[in-house]
Amino acid sequence: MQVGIGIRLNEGEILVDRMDAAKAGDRRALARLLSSIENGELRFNDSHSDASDWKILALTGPPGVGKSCLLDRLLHEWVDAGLRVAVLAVDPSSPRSGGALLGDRVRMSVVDDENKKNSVYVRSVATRKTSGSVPLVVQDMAFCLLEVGWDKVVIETVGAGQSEVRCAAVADRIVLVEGPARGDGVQAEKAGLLELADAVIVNKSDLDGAQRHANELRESLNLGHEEAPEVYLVSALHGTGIPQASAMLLSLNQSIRAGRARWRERLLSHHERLLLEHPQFDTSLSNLEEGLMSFDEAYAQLRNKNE
Ligand SMILES: Nc1nc2c(ncn2[C@@H]2O[C@H](COP(=O)(O)OP(=O)(O)OP(=O)(O)O)[C@@H](O)[C@H]2O)c(=O)[nH]1
Ligand SMILES: [Mg+2]
Repeated sequence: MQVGIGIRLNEGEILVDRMDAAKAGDRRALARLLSSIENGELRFNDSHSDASDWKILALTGPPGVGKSCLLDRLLHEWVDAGLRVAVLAVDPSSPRSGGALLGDRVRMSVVDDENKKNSVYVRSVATRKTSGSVPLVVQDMAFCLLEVGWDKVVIETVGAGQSEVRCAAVADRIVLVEGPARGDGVQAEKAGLLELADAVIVNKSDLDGAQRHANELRESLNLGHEEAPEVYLVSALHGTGIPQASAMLLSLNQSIRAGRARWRERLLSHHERLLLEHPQFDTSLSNLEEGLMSFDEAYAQLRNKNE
């Protein structure tokens, strides 16, 4: 286990105890571990390889396309298949979520199912609470969940802003969820999401325009010369296409064409973390504000690890 770094847990409490408790199924201990990561008190490093069997999957796409409904359906399938799955729902700091309690946004039937609820864990990540780099906080939380014994982690994130796109890029596989055509073309292209996706699922196939949007997406994807990801049609509402989508996702390979874009986002996330966590970050900001330093000087200082 590669934990460590800046642990400031309460007196008398030992990280190892919490890890052991979380491994034994103590959800309170797990919640506290995840909060410590969210607060920047604890960090996890990777201990898995994303080469073959994925551990972390991102479901991303515009607000309201049915990501949570779809995920609920998938969780029922995956738990039936014997998997224990944790969900990290990244709270988009967009006006849409407003002040609403996130718990309401991620209400899922699978957590109310007596036979399945022990195999599912749902946690929201309040991005406004994190002082550090949000994507890396999400990544560390995912590593923590894997470390304490969850088989798979699914990150649900609205693919709206850059930070949310980067949250998806920490995953081993990225699935873009879309809805029926809205008459404004393929927006995912602009957000850079299409470039990152290993598969695309068009939800709400029960509504007009879903098939049309699936065709539009296929067209956009095929414009690139490299091998294009598959586009699937489902209805999370009626359950249409869900067993197929579930099986497809479990055996999903990393698309070669998405690799470069994903590494790009990961590198940028790490760069952001280095700057944000530099001991001189706040001082540099103040110096810039007061005109005591030039931008180049401030940036040079922050890039230097030891200053
Ligand atoms: N007609 C239809 N409606 C659906 C389907 N799937 C989800 N919905 C509805 O779409 C709305 C949004 O669903 P969510 O699952 O909350 O969507 P989301 O993408 O998770 O939304 P955010 O997390 O807020 O971005 C809800 O009212 C769902 O009932 C579907 O297959 N068909
Ligand atoms: Mg949702």
